[in-house]
Amino acid sequence: MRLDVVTIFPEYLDPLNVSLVGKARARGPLDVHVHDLRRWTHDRHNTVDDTPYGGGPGMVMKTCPWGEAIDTVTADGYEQGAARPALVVPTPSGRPFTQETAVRLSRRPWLIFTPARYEGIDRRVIDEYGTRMPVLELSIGDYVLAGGEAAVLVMVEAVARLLPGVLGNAESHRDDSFAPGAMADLLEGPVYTKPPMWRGRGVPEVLLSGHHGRIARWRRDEALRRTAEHRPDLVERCDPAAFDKQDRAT
Ligand code: 6GU
Repeated sequence: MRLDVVTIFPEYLDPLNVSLVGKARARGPLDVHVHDLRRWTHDRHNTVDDTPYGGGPGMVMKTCPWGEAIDTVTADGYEQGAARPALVVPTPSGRPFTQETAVRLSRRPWLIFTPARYEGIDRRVIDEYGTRMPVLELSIGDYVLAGGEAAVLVMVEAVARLLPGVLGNAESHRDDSFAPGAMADLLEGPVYTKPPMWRGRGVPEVLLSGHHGRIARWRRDEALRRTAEHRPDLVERCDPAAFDKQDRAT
């Protein structure tokens, strides 16, 4: 998968060299290109923003640098053999970025991220590229960040770990909170490892029993308990028939 990120703070994306995403880059499944938007400015001050038409507070990012940037980045990508780019525009006014979004993005060959500072990008940029490629305006949650760069880090990490060969153990995202299946829409319950006793605290007996059916049932019940406590909205959405089916199987 090819990723391009155009930003006025390229160094904000340095964490993409670390940990899982860094390894995915080094090993090959991820090809990441970070670009400085100011490369596509032509005035002495490298201006990327201006005052909003209609007045109001804050600044709006200008059409021209973004247009040249996205044109150049797409041309370079095509030249290097990439195909079917999609534009991902991080914005608090976007559709929610969820695990389902991450799965859909992970199946795309090429994503171009355009994190904005200030009050966002002149609308005409999004409208223009919407005629040439899929454009996804995405928000990572109901709060406002100073810019989209941190949101890009979040989305890239969520997507990268779904790419084939990136996670050591392919099973490790099967039981993730929000992974599809019988535990769909449940949060993961507690986990334990050695030693069996720590500061007088033991490990739930069932986990030491070796009884896989009982362990699966216990984990499911703990997941339900945790979800009810932290995310009652998710309990509403889950399907009791899926649990009954799982219970009959164990
Ligand atoms: Cl994607 N960008 C900004 N600036 N703030 C956000 C966001 C994105 N998602 C939630 N808040």
